[in-house]
Amino acid sequence: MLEGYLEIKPEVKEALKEGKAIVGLESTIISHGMPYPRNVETALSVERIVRENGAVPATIAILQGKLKVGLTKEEIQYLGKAENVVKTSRRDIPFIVAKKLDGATTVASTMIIAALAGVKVFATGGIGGVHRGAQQTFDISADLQELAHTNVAVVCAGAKSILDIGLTLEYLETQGVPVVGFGTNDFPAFYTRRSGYKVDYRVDSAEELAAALKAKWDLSLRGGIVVANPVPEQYEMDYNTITEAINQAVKEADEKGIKGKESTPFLLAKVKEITGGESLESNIALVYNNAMVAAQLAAALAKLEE
Ligand code: PSU
Ligand code: MN
Repeated sequence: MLEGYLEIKPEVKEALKEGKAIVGLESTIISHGMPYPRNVETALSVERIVRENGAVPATIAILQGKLKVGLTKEEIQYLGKAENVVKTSRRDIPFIVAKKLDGATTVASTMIIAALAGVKVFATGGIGGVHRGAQQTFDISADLQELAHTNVAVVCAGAKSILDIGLTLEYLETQGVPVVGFGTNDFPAFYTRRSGYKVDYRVDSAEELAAALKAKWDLSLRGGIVVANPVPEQYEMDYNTITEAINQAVKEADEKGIKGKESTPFLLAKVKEITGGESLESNIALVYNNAMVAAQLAAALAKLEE
């Protein structure tokens, strides 16, 4: 049934067949999350870090309507430069496929495609969530529903405070999605190691995390898990600087009436503009750190399933 839709890179296919560790990687972060050429450099370095930590990288995107699991270097370069790549979440997938367009996948759609291929671990920067003011706007990322239903572990650096982090955690609790701190009791806020909120559980090793994941899925407790891995200390941003930048970005989005799928890319671009290069450096560092932890988790999970 998936034939004709799904295209798995030979290296990834081989790893799947042999039960080797694989890490899925999203592509909206390449097309809409970082400027060229740093986006391409980062995506390629992330793949290298995954390999160095014992797993096979599989960057996920939709190219000319095909769901791709694993991209070549040339395909990553193309995605990083092309201007007509559509930000693709769950509801966009059928149309990007039918129209044979290029789509960069969000956390939600990367999870969907990873699960179709049998990839269980995925690394990104930050997840989408409940936006500030969602009481009025209803702006809640489809990422959260996907985490509720799709069996993929998502390693991230928490959520940016462009979101209402408290409401995002409440939503995840209602949907039964575990939020786990990797070496921390604090839920990180992307650029900073703390958000003022705690995680449900703390784990201190990839093995401990793999055991919990295996138990979850063995028991048919469907859905994902948020692995919150804080930005390394030396790349953490100053709390006041980033808070002011985000407040200004949220205010501008509000004044301009930005909504729907434009909301998150607008806020990300604004924050970057206001903080200059500083936020980009911290963004890149935390993605590398997530790729490393995801690879270790995928390796530990593969070992448990031998
Ligand atoms: N948050 C970030 N960086 C990102 C995104 C979110 O800090 O790049 C991207 C991810 O692809 C995420 C998507 O899945 O934005 C969420 O968009 P929306 O809020 O429209 O669901
Ligand atoms: Mn939204």
